[in-house]
Formats: sequence, C-alpha cells, structure tokens
Amino acid sequence: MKIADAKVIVCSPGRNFVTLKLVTEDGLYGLGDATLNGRELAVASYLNDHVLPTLIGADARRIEDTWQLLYQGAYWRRGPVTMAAIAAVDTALWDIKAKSLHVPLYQLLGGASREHVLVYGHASGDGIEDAVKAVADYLALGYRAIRVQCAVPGLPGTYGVGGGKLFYEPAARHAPPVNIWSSERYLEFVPRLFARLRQEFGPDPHLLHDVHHRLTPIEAARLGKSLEPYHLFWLEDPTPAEVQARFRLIRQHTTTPLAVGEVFNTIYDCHQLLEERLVDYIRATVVHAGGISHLRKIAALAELHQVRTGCHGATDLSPVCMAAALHFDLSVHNFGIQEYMRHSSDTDRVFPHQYRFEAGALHPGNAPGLGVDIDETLAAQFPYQRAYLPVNRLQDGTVHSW
Ligand code: KDG
Ligand code: MG
Repeated sequence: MKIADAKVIVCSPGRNFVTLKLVTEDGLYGLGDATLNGRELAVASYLNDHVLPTLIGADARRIEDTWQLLYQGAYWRRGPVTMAAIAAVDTALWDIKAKSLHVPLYQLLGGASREHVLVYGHASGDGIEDAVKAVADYLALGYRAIRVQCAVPGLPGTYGVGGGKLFYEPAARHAPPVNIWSSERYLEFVPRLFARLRQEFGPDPHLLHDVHHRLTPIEAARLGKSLEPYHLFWLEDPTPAEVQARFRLIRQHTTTPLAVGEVFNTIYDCHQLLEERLVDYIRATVVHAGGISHLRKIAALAELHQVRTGCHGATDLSPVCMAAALHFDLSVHNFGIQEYMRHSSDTDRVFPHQYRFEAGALHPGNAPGLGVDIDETLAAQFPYQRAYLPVNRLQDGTVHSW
C-alpha cells in the first residue's frame, strides 16, 4: 500500500487551518491536522519542501517506522514546526490504516475504555455576573465541566474573554493585538470570581481555569492555595513550563490540581513533570505533540504516575485534530477530560465530521478511520489570511507571557 500522492491544503474558514492529505495507490486517503496558530505557513513549507517528497512511494502501513524516520532522520529534533508536520503525517497514516481495515480508529488503539469522552466548554464574561450567566448557559446546553475566564477589572483585553460565543478566537489579522497585564490585580480578582460561581452553582459542576503561563511559581502557589475552597477540576498553565522543576514550588503549597502541556511537542517536555508527579493532567494533543503515535507514549508514561490526559482542544486545532484526539481519549485508560471549543459553521462545513456532542460528552463515531473529511472545493473558497496571536505587556510596557 504505497503513498501515491500527498498535498497540503491551507484554508481559512473563519480561521487558518493546515491539513495534510495522503493518498495511497489503492485510492484510500487519510487526513492529518498540521495547524500551528500564527505560524501556519512554516509547517506547510516544512511539509511541502522537505517531508512530502520523501513520502511518495513509501509504505503507508509502516506508521512507527515513518515516525522514527521523520524524527530521527531530520537530525534536528523537536520544536513545534517539526512536530506538527510529523503529527500530520502520523495522523493521516492512522486514518488510512483504520480505513483499510474498515474500523473506527479507536478500535486499533485498544478499543473503547469508556462509553464517551467528558468535555469542557469555555464560559467567560466582561464581569463576574456575565461569567455567572455564561456558566448557566453552558449548563443548560448539557455541559458538566466548564472553564471560566473573566475580564480583570481595570485591565483591557484579558485572555479568554470571548464575547458570549461558543468559541473564542484570539488571533487577529495584520498585526499582533497588544494586551495589558497585572498579576497583582489578577491574583486579587480570581478567588472572588470562583467564590461567586460556587455560591451560585453549588459543588457539582466541574470548574476549570487557565492562567495562560502568566504567574511566577510563588504567585501560582498563592493562587492555587486561595482557590482551594472552590475545588477546581484544574488550574491550567499556572507558570511557563520550560523549566519543569519550577512546578515543585507550586506543588509544595497547594492541593489545587494542575494541568499543563498544550504547548508541549514531545515526551521530553514533560517527563520530569510526570515522573515527579508535579501535575495532575497532561494537556499535550495530537497536532502539537507528534501525532497519535507519540501522544500514546506520553499517555503511557503519565499512566505510570497516575497523571490523566486533558487534551488541548481550542478552535485553532482543526476538526481533524479533534476527531483524532477523541479516538485517543476513548481508548487510553488514564483519560481525564477533553477540551471542546466549538468551531464556526464555516469550519464545520469545510470539515464534515462524525463526532457528536451529547449530555456534556463527545463520541468520535463509528465510521472507518477518523470519521472526518475535508471538502476541498469549499476550502478553496476560504484562502489563507495572515493572522497573529496577541502579545502581552505589563502596565509599564514590559513584555510578558501572553
Ligand atoms: O493558539 C493558542 C490557543 O490554542 C490557546 O490560547 C488556547 O490556552 C488555550 C486553551 O486552553 O484552550
Ligand atoms: Mg490553555
């Protein structure tokens, strides 16, 4: 089963997506997401200029061998561009293999470990009472787990405040938007937000919060401690994780569960966090962590240390990635939760998919392969638009993590 054709499809149905399509000599095809928000064309070039010419004529059944060849064979290791490109090839090959065997992908990954996949949605507000209303709206839709972000009083443009829609798009055309940040104001505000949410909704809904890498370890420890009475499902990315040992300090001070890893590319980014059990959920997902093959290795290491998965699932991860993540989530034993930020209707039309939301959970469906397709004619009507993620500055102008 040789790979006969390979193409990269770049489109922008509401936002940019990079999709790899591999076609075999038998006419089967598989899809892989290669989207890297704000740096999309770098991955498209990596695939077009360097990877795809080496894949034509290769055996589509040799998934692990292809992964190792692309990883070790490049000599230059890791990094988001390389790993998104490898992920796309890996995902497309798993799609082809499952289609060739006429089974949904999760059957090849060990079969279903559960009936469906618990997901969380994104509620937000310009003030605490707006956020309370947004959470009520999500509960009415059937969600059982909700991430809550809220504009910090006195700060323009707080991360994650989405204007009342079911999806939130931080990337903007032409130039990076500039947000202004104050950790002092944020640390004073967030415990008040969650106190109000628990007062309104009681102990049952799972509540999550994303710090988006903005605090120092001791500030993160303070936040985790002050949120303990409101028992969050998780506190996400409390501090940047390039130095994994930073999490020791947070861990010494708080029992609030921690989630980290949406920007991780390989197991080497998180092995210490897992081995020392410095986090409770690992957020790496298919497109940014080397595909299904590599993500399974991360999950296996996490399982050894009782860390559960919580795959990234924001709007910039295409329905191809979402479908792949759902097959993975359904199969691994140590699944925790899946982020599910909905896509625009244009995106859903370009990527028809089988996965369905019901009662706060998703199921990938039982179509052979991933259960997701791309309408190339429609995709061509939405050409690429250059877009940038925001940058963040402190009130005195200093650049800060966004
Ligand atoms: O591209 C960046 C987004 O995916 C990210 O900001 C979303 O932090 C995020 C999340 O938790 O969904
Ligand atoms: Mg996040």
